[in-house]
Amino acid sequence: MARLVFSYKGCSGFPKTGLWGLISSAPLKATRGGSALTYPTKNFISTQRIITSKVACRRSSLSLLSPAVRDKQAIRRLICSVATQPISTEAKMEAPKEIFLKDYKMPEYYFDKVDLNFSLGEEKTFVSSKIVVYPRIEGVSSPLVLDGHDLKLVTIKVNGEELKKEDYNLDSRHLTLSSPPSGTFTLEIVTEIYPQKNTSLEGLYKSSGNFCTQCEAEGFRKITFYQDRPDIMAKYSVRIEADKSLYPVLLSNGNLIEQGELEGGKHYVLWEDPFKKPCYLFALVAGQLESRDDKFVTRSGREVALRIWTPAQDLPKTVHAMYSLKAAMKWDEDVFGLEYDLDLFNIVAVPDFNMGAMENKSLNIFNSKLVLASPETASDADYAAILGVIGHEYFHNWTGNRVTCRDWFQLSLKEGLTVFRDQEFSSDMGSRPVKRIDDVSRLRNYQFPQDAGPMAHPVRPHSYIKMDNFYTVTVYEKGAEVVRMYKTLLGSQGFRKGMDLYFKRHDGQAVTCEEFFAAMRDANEANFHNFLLWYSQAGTPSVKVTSSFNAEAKTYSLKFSQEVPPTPGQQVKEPMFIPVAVGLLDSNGNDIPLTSLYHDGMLESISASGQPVHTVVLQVKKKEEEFVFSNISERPIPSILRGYSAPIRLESDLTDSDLLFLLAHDSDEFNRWEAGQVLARKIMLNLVADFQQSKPLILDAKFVDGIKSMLCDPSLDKEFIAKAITLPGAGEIMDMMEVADPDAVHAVRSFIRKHLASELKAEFLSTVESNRSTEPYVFNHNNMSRRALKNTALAYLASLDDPEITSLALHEYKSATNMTEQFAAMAAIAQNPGKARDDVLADFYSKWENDYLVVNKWFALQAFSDIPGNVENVKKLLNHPAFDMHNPNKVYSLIGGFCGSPVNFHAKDGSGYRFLGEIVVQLDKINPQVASRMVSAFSRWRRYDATRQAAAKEQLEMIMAANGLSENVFEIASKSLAA
Ligand code: B3K
Ligand code: ZN
Repeated sequence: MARLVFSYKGCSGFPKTGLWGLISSAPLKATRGGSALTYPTKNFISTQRIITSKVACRRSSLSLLSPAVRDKQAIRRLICSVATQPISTEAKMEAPKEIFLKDYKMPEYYFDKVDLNFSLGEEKTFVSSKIVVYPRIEGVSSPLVLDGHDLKLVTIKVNGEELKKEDYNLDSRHLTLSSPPSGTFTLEIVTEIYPQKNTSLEGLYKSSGNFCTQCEAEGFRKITFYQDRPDIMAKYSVRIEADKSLYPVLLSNGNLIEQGELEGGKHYVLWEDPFKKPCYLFALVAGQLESRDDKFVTRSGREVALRIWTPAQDLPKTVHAMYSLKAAMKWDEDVFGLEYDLDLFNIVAVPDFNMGAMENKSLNIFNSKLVLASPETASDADYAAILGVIGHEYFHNWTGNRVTCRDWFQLSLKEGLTVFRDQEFSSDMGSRPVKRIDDVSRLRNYQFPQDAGPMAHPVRPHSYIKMDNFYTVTVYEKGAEVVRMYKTLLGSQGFRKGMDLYFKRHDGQAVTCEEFFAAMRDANEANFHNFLLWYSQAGTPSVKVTSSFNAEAKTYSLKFSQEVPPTPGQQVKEPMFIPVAVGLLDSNGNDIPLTSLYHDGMLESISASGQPVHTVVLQVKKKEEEFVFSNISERPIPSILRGYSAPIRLESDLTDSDLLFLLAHDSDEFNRWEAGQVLARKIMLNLVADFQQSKPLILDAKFVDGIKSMLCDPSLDKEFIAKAITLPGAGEIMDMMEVADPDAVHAVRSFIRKHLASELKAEFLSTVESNRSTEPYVFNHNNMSRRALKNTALAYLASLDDPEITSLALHEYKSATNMTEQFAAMAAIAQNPGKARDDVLADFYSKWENDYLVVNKWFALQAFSDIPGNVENVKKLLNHPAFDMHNPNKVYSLIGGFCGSPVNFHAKDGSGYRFLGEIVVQLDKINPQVASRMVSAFSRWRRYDATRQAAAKEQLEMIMAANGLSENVFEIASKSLAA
């Protein structure tokens, strides 16, 4: 469940969590030791070095960029763009610099107490800071380097004395005091900033007339000069003054200490946060907001005031968010013994936000999409996302805020762990198998491709140019799988012991992934051998397993071999520590009790407590390894990697009939679903080959029967059925091909869907009929399951493009009482071009034009369409009055949605790539973080055929040559080209 939440169903080119990237390939290695990549833009050329910069640019562009970029034309464009640029005297910027984990150094100075004072104005805002600074080693004076970006320095004082120009050095990114006092001193700085002009939505900015902040990862430096790094933890007080009528609500972290009136219609507040925190957790909100108020009494009896702030008209839509918050608070107490630590918890929803939400201490700021919901306007998926993300941000209070990261390379320490916690929370609140299926599908559809592409990086990256590019599916989702493996290996109690020790040792500290590992190991006296490789080796391990049964000896052997593929900068890999949960089924489909296991020359008893054991976790640690089960009297069907116990690609010698057997009988519901998916992937890949050879497409009747029996099995959970009858996504299939062929995969997927729809029409129709309900909307598993199954059946039926089905879908659309069913019916109709589609889209817009979140769904549905030539429609929608390139949600819906269409984004005529290329260049000038997420849709361009490769490469080169390119886009585009 994403904190950076924008998923497009089945999307292949656009990642859910946006950006990723790391390479340490030759060109970028040249940046080690402080030398920087030269950047083809005026913004990165200092005034003093105009002439040398031009020369340097020419030289290092040629030497540092990859062969891909060393294409003559591109280089010519690149040089010209520099040479013809007017050089602004303001533009004293440094070139992009790669930062390495191995270069981490402890800070020379720490900050003890930080008092901030904001005077919010319509033109400009003044920020005054007073910081108590002390050296790491008393008596030793070293330069104090403060980060600062887009700031105007007004005054700077040390111990009350104003500094003269010669006492400090100011460049476009830093303010350096060369010899500050060698003992504790106070530093006072006043800066001037312009939040109204800040379209990057990082630092302090305005959203719909209100002020708000986003500081993670490195946005605080856009507010004031500071050591903007997470290992600087200090106690903050924040005074805010502003016009009272425009900004009646003034919020910051911690407790409200004081408030009052000022002259000239102004007012002020004073907030104090008793907990030390890194500056990325600082937050400020000012505006016209109202709150839904509630309270939570912690298990130790502390009464916590809960407030969710939105513009007045949105307040009715915060009921579910408040329910989610209270559920999360209770769950963290019950499952982890973790209580909230202040008397107030605020959540603010803002419409303009780059990601999903932000866990600022006691003042979480959320993208409105992840707070506002009503049955009429939000789908079941929205409700589930709100539950998960409200939980996620709340859980950060312990895993992230109380114990934070030493440096940004450790991001997964808080994000992987907190994603794991939110996954567990959502599982406990709904259906565990269904949640697991969702999470694994997300991993496969988005993280696997990343791990196999030019942006592959370890869960703990080794380097970055722009940290924001590393809030990735690898750090988040694969990071969560790494945490899950500890739990799989140690069991629930062992894992809890590890968590308790982690907090006991590190509360109030900024730590590394090793510290988490050590807490898990020490609390359990476990031998984790090479487990840490999960943090340092990129790439998805491939595991092959072969089985053999010895009837005489009554033994059953599983032989494993593993391989971690090379990734950029990491050609040779070590074997990983892979927990593989295994069960064995007898011929009736029952689990065989497992008694003993022969491994590494030892016979181990499995059932220690005398209880029968049906699943055992094998610890696969070597390149090749064998495990032999004894006392097995018939050839079993193995259920391997139950619950998806490790983030690997598994290849086994299971036959189709074994898979059908597991699909029918496995007691592990995840593996039951998985068996169907393995079968479907095999069938789809075979049909893709047939399609490419112009052979007729024929679907195996056994597969149709398998789907039919799932659909008609009343004993199964309905949401589980919906998942089990859904085909693997196009991205997943393309990921398994040598050369990805979007047209063939799309054709095959459409063929199978239509074939199933026509063969099982009666069953699908009765599924729709029997899953209607006139009851009011309820967000619970039963109702969501019913709706999920009904909507899946309707979508299958609509693929037939049959007028009778269109009327049925239209009836569902008109009679729907909630967004889940209304939208699904519209999406079903919209599969096929024609009047019915046009009419329903127009009707939907006229119904919802005043609800921007619903309008975004309307944009996404059209953008994502596989109707041929849809790029023209998307271009038109760019000019639609409801579209605004400044709002990230709208960009994610329309542009991101488009990138999710295999046929249109990857259109062979290059029209989709050209469209995205132009947009990225425009968008980068407004919001580099969002532009960077969009450009990553190009990152796997080498997976496609030569024609597509050439078209995508041309766009990447065009982007690289654009004037004023941000570091964010530069990093992704250059690494994509370099690999
Ligand atoms: N920690 C934030 C993400 C910040 C992203 C910075 N570009 C949300 C989360 O994961 O909880
Ligand atoms: Zn998070």
